[in-house]
Amino acid sequence: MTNTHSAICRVCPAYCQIIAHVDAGKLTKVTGDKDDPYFKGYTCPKGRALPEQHNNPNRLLHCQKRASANTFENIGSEAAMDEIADKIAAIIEKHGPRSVAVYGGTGQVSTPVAPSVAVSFLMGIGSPMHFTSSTIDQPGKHIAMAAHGLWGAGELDFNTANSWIIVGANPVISKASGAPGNNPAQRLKAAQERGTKLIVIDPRVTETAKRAHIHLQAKPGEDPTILAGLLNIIITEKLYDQAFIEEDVEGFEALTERVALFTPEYVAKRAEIDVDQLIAAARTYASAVGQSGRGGAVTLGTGPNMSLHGSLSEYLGYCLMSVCGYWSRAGDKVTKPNVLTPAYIAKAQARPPYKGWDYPEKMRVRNLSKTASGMPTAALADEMLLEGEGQVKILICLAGNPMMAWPDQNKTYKALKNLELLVVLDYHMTATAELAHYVIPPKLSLETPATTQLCEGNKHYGYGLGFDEPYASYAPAVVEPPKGADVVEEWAFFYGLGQRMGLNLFVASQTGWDKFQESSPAFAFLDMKNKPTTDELHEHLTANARISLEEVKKHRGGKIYEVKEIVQPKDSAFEGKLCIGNAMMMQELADVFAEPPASQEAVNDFPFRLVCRRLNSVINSAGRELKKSSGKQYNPAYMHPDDLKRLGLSSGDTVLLSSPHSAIRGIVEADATLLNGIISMTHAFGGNPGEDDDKVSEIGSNTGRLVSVEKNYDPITGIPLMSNIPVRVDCI
Ligand SMILES: Nc1nc2c(c(=O)[nH]1)N[C@H]1C(S)=C(S)[C@@H](COP(=O)(O)OP(=O)(O)OC[C@H]3O[C@@H](n4cnc5c(=O)[nH]c(N)nc54)[C@H](O)[C@@H]3O)O[C@H]1N2
Ligand SMILES: Nc1nc2c(c(=O)[nH]1)N[C@H]1C(S)=C(S)[C@@H](COP(=O)(O)OP(=O)(O)OC[C@H]3O[C@@H](n4cnc5c(=O)[nH]c(N)nc54)[C@H](O)[C@@H]3O)O[C@H]1N2
Ligand code: SF4
Ligand SMILES: [Mo]
Repeated sequence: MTNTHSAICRVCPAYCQIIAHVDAGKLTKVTGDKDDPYFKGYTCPKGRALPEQHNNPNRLLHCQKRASANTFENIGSEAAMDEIADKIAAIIEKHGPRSVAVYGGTGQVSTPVAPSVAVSFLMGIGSPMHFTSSTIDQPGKHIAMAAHGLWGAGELDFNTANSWIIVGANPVISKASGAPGNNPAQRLKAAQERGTKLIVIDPRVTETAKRAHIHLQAKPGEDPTILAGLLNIIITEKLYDQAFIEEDVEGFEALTERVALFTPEYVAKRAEIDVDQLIAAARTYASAVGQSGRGGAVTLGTGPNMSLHGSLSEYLGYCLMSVCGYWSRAGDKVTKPNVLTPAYIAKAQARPPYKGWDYPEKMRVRNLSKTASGMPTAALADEMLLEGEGQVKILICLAGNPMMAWPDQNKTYKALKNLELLVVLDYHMTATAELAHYVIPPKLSLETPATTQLCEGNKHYGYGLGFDEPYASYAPAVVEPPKGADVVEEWAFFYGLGQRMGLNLFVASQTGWDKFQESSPAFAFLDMKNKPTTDELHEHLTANARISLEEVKKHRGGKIYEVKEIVQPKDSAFEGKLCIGNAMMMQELADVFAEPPASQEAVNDFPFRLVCRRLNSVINSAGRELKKSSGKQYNPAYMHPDDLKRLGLSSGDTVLLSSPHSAIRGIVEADATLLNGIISMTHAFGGNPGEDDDKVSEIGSNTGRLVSVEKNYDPITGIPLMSNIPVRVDCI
């Protein structure tokens, strides 16, 4: 007999409410929850593939210990933790705590309790070496927020927006940036029908750009130029919100002077777009100035963040919103009130800029430091390779896949092989797991309880993210791990190490999502003798919630709560302002103006630009192992049909793609939605170095191999050029 249970899909940060069909203890099907008031039955292929992920014959059900260069053997989880704890203690004794690093990847969204316990473990041993995928994703978001400041009343509502700019993001596929993640295709269609004027800047006519009122199909890497151009037009034509600027913004003169360089003609020529479209985009965006609650956001995705100047692009996005006064005002409804995070008083006033970079914790290479985005992951491989005091000797990889995802795959390979201990927490043998000393398989998401707190908190990661209704849900575990499995929840692994190493671990009630918080996080120390349950950890994480977890648990499935919060006026005598003239950003903008447009490499040697993209059936490297859901098993190198013709190529041909740094094979495929000269290809495919050349049609190839971490990188966050990569195409 089939039982159905409401559950939360945690394959990606959208956190859709789903129905899990369970037959004799086995997950057999996932469907959308039509009764859910927020998701209304929406799912995507990745969510519907959860049964295949949970029941996959290749899923690891026992911890693996390396037995020889190419083989692993089963080891009991307690024995594995004994051995790992001993090894860590011995290495700390010899090399100090900085030799131990934890890297948390995208899979952490499936296991939201784990990061807090992992951080507490590192603090317990005294290591500052906590890295995440955030710094090889969109670190510019955190830098820009710090340089600009935040708005204490939060953002405007997608549902009432007059206009909305999406720069290098494709929410229809990614469900992660640019527009609300609950059925983004439908949300964008509805917005279009409502009259919201969507402006998209992307070198491809993406599924999102198809909904655009204006699509600026610009050359990649020109986002700072285009955004500065939009600002220049809005300022020159006096379309801005003068009253808001006078009251709440500083730096207008500095910005005005700097963006004046970016005349419409200059921008149009440089970005290869139509000048009239550029001007129309500026006028359209600013057309709601002065109409309370009707403006809209500028949201940026991985495209601009990976094409250098990501922080500057994000910053100019904030400048556009602030110049237009597109922030919630006193008397407006609060767009995204907290539910499973603590209540706060939304006030129509600035949270002035704060320190966002140059934190005390230094890397030993490239003069990089920790920033508001975290430790620079692009430099972690160097930290493993560079001998001397502080060298990283141990990496615990929590739900990440460095061999597929980190920039410069060849360097990552060398670095991981150089480690004294590599522990990978993953549910299958990934390219990174193949190099590990131990692989610790976890329970999978529907085998553990969950809340929607993580998705709610995503609004602090970037504008346009998280739920745009006061929505919350709790779901218990709906299935048990397969019979005979010896799997360890990720948090329980760190707890197990903590027990063995005599640490006092804790969870904090908010894990960095408390930017708008008045209250400080509550630290709950864990009972290190009697193991807590995952539910108890969720209780700690939601300790200060506006709507208690107890209350949320009373409702089966998700619910939109009656939280009617109104933005309060500015405190009298408050003088803090948002900053749109940050000196470092203004200097970088001048540098952009000074650099030749195709700056990175000689155009003749590398005439194409390889840009990032996402595929609907996988999330980075995860899901590739699932046959049913994956469509193609490789990552095509999409190119414009004219380019293929010019090179004498047809769809399906194998080519060599060379960057100034390295080369990979690729299988070309015609895609007329692309600009000429662009290759659009997703990352996190292929195998370890040497493994994919002959198997490119089976497993694809790894675009990260084309990236250098030492040339063309952001000097603050360390993120290298990972999109807009100069490449050459050779027939083979
Ligand atoms: N060239 C290039 N490089 C890129 C990008 C790009 O666009 N171009 N994108 C970058 C971005 S945005 C990111 S976020 C990073 C991603 O970097 P990573 O997060 O390191 O890479 P993923 O492939 O997402 O790895 C996630 C891993 O988590 C595992 N996993 C999934 N669910 C669970 C779970 O419940 N428990 C555990 N323990 N593991 C689980 C998956 O099997 C997978 O191996 O890559 C970056 N690298
Ligand atoms: N289905 C699916 N969903 C995912 C993921 C996945 O792998 N698959 N990954 C998840 C992760 S880790 C992340 S970070 C998010 C990312 O979410 P998004 O940021 O929305 O990622 P993409 O869909 O790759 O969209 C990036 C867009 O930028 C464009 N682009 C590339 N270079 C440039 C440039 O220089 N300038 C401009 N203006 N555009 C450029 C590309 O053509 C592409 O359309 O998605 C998440 N969701
Ligand atoms: S969008 Fe994300 S959360 Fe929703 S069903 Fe797909 S993978 Fe799951
Ligand atoms: Mo990402």
